[in-house]
Amino acid sequence: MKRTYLIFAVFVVLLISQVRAFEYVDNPNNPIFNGTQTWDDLAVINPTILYEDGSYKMWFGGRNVGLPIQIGYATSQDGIVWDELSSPVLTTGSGEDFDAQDLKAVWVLHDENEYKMYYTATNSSAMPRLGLATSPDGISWSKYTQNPILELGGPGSWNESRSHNAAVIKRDGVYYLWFSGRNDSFESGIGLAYSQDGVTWTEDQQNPVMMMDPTIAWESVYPTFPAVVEREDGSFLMAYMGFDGLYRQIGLAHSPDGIQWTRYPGNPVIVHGQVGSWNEESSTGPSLAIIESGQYQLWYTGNSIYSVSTSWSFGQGDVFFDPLGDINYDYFLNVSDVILLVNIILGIQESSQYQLEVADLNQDQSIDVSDLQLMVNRILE
Ligand SMILES: [Ca+2]
Ligand SMILES: [Ca+2]
Repeated sequence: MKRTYLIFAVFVVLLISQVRAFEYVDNPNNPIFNGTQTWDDLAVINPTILYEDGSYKMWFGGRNVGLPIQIGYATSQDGIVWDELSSPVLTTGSGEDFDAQDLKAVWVLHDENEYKMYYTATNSSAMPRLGLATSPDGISWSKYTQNPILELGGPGSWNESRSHNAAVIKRDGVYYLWFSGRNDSFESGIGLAYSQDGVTWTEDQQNPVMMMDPTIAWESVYPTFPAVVEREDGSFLMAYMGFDGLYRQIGLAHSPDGIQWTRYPGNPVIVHGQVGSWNEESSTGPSLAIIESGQYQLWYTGNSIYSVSTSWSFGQGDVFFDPLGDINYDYFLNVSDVILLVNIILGIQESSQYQLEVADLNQDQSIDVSDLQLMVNRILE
């Protein structure tokens, strides 16, 4: 009888206990980047960063008094100290061009021999849409002549007044584009579109794939600025900004397929700063890069108080994942992983190579009850 109670007690504790599988560490020296050139001295916004061959490339929006927002380029050896070009690399169009007024959020994909830039732009209609530019080196860009590549949705659609703020990934020859949309009732969400060439897009039938949720206080007004990376196991991690009407902050969500998204329950991960700080009002416009397995860097835009300062700059931080045991890859080690591990041991569960690696808690190249013991101990610690 006593033994039954004990097993029951352990089971209950196991049900309610969990260990977090990641940590975010904000750089104490933030902000790490301010525009220093004549064209972007006032504000820099929405960086997109590529980490390749051991160094960093960044594209971002910037402006100065009397100038529209344009796109700049900077490079870095550590993601923290940046060397900026003196002139913007992409500027606004003219006349009735879809990008005649402003260029805003950018996303850059290194696609074999060229860079593809997906950028948000407005003209006098002030309805943001997405355009494409391509470049052999990331510096010299040519705008696609048929821009915009993603239009507003039709009347009554979820994105009838906004189609903007792109994140693009290429996987197995297919391009995935996540973007923000809004209807005429100010309801916002994040949609997904697919392409075979990175130019012509078909929206997912289920759009929006991540809708605003007024019951989640920190992002109750709208979520936007998706930044997506494909993780080590082929799933997707999204950093995004949520606005509650006063503050802009950054949260995470994950998805096995890019369609079904689960928000991290501890959101927001990057909060707005203390009174008087550089990001007192906003932490927004995130970018994510995988540096090595389990170690990511994150950049974001911050500003103090919008009504008194138009100065915007960039912060940086590190995300460390400790995925051992987190078989379902949801940032926590808990009872759902225990159930998965039991199923793997019993041969009931089909698993990816990555799942088998993180299920082997004692790293002895086999998955058995000793890994289960370790997992339970770790959860109960
Ligand atoms: Ca888990
Ligand atoms: Ca093992």
